[in-house]
Amino acid sequence: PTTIHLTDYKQPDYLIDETHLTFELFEDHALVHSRLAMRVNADGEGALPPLVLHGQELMLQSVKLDDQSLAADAYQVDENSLTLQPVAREFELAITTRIEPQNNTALEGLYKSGGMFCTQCEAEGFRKITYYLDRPDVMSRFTTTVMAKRDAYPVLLSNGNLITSGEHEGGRHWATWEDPFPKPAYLFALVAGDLYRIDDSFTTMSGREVELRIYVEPENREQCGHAMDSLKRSMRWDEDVYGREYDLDIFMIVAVNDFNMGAMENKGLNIFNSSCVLAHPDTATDAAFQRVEAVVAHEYFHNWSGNRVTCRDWFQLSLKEGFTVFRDAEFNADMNSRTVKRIEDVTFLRANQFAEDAGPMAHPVRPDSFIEISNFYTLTIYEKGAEVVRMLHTLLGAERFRKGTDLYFDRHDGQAVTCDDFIAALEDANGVDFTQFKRWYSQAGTPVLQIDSRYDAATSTFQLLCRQSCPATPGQPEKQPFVIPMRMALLDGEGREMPLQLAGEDQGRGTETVLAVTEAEQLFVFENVTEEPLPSLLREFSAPVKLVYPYSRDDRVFLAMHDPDGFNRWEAAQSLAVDVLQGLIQIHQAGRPLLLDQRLLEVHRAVLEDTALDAAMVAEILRLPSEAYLIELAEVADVDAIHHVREWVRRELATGLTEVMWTRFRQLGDDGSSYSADAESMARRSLRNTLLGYLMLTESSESLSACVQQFVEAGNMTDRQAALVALVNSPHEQQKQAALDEFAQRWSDYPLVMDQWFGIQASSPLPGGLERVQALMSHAAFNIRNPNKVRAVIGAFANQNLANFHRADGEGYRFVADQIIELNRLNPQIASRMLTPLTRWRKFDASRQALMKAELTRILACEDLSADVYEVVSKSLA
Ligand code: HT7
Ligand code: ZN
Repeated sequence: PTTIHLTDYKQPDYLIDETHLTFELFEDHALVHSRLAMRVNADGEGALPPLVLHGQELMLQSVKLDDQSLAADAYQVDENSLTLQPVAREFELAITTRIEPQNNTALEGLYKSGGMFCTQCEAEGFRKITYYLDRPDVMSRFTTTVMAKRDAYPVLLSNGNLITSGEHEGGRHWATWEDPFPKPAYLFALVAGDLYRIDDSFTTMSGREVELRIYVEPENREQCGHAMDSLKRSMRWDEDVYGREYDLDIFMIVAVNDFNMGAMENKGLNIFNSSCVLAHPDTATDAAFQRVEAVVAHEYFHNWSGNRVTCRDWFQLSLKEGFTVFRDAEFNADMNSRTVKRIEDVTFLRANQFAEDAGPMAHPVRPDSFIEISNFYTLTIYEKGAEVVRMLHTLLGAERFRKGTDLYFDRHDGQAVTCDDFIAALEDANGVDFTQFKRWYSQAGTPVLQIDSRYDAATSTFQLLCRQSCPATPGQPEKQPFVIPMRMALLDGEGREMPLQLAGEDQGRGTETVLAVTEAEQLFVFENVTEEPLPSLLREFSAPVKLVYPYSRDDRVFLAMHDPDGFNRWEAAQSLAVDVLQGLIQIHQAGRPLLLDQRLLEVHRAVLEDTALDAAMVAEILRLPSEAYLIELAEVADVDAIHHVREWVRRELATGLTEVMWTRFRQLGDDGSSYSADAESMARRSLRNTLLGYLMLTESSESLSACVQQFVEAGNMTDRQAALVALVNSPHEQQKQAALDEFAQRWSDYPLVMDQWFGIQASSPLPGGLERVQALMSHAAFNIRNPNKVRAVIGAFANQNLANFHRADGEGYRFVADQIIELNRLNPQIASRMLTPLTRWRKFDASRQALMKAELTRILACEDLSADVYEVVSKSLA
């Protein structure tokens, strides 16, 4: 496999002004006829370069240049390309290829999901449909005709607007779609199937009526209301916050069951994993409702950040993905609780993206090289990329950021651009210089921000000494200082924010400010500080860094109780829990008895008794740091000790707070048969179910009967599933089995509900996890060709069931490696994603390291390794 470098970028030799496609779809093959209006991408009269079109796994049927058939010796075909020599500066190229969508298990290009034809072209799937310049900087106007049997495929869709349709003889029909906006091939889409259509409409800010359509399998027609509502709210929000209006007359979403990721923003025809569209209270949890809202918004926002302004090359992927994740996060924060959303995102980032940044696949937000671009749809590109955009927003403020994005969209509408172009627009709109800031795009790794302080009562000054550093990452031994925006306040003995006056500045900074840390070592001196303050640092997690400040446990308790900033209250409680857990892990490793620091228990008690505090916040504070986060924080992670100690602390909290937990649990009440997906109701369910989980740890008959009752009587899937999780993780074998059987029987016709059933069991940390997962793989509802099932069983086992995956005998690793080898043959993208937990081998003890490396080596030795799997395995062993 070859490595592609950003520095090798060259403009395309040819452009495609118009793309006319005709698809003839059959059960055992498809014919794709393309007619491309092309021209050379250079002025003058020089010799014409050869035309090299991308193409993979295609059966070439014919090639015509300006209507003349080319003889086989007039072009060259290899595994990845078709090369020919144009003789005119402008010409029409017509190509017919034959493909087999029904045998496409990689789910890239044109494939079948159940009885439906659909496409996934990002990043490089279009080249599996026809020979083309499959690169994002080649933008073309597409007209697409789809032909298929009418009874099996009554719905024929593609991008843009429907122009004409008609009938053919023999029960076949056709439809022609035209997309007026030039687009790269990765945004092309086609769907043919027997689908039910849900209609709605939206009036844009300029008064245009847009038809909204969601297409699903007929049995799912009742499950689309939330997606449609989310879509309309997203459309309004993008108008209000970014001034961006939808541009076509129709916006379509199609739900498919077999999909490698969450969804795809194809122009005017978004294709979604059904798990990100369907939501009904009986079958979907609150988490699923939130995911639907987030993904619908994310894909919709791409219409501007991605489609109207797209990426020049795939190294710029975060230009659209980081920006769009930032936009969907802000949308969610505006629709729900801003603080809770931030807590959820920071929790996820620190447990997962920080681990990626510290591992063998670490790469900058704008990578320098890759072998397989599909491997770079990473947490760094998406989540860290969003943090980078958030920092720009923090540094500029909302108004100036909007001025910058207005200029970006206006300046680059219809273009394929770079991260530098995005920054330049923000700079030019505001007269600022982000040269140093741009290091966030080019340097990988998570910076450490070490802060020390000194209070001088005699001069009433408080000093903050900030030191930043960043660990080496593959290919980047040395790092230059970043620009780190650090939001902070100083708190007095009552927890009140104090006025901030920086030495050397005329104006005070109010009671909260953002310090720009730009040097490796930098001193900030606050004046007129009348008493020794406690700093509240990195509020809202204003930069994706590891903050180190010598807080005592008492300081953390104080901040957890008194910080006026909600995010930092949670952060203080979290870091107190981390400190307590880390201390206990050491004690456990030394073989000494465990004793819980009562300050943690008292913080939890106070939070539980504070009925004025948002219930979702209470739930977040009660949730202990995850095992994955504790592993990330450890130098050498002792998985068994981490699991044992964390479970022990959960039990201690449950025992010590049983009474107050029951009181709060009962106060919160259940939802009965009424369900609402509003933020307050979700918060109530979240806290109640967190408490149920704790109360089940007391192993009382009272908690068991409350749990069984909730499982049986729940009026929604959130409560039912929470009860099932608690039962599955309990020692009550009989009730557990009865609940699992009842659940499977009742929901056997609902694949997404069965995914939950699989996931709950695959992630249960009780002993015997591997055997349970092996049994699940033989269940009739399991199918290794369906990515959702793979994620629910193999993914849940390897990522969430750390105690079982990391079994000391290495059988957990062996099992996952076996599945990866099988998936490599069927679906390389999914195989590669399943590798992640094995690539983290450096985190563990010598014996586990050897076992994990042995499995990686076994995978590497397999014949016919895909580029996807090869890249991740070889880099992780390097
Ligand atoms: N932009 C979309 C990316 C995507 C994708 C990438 C590789 C393989 C399959 C894929 N499906 C969707 C999704 C998004 O970020 O909006
Ligand atoms: Zn995206």
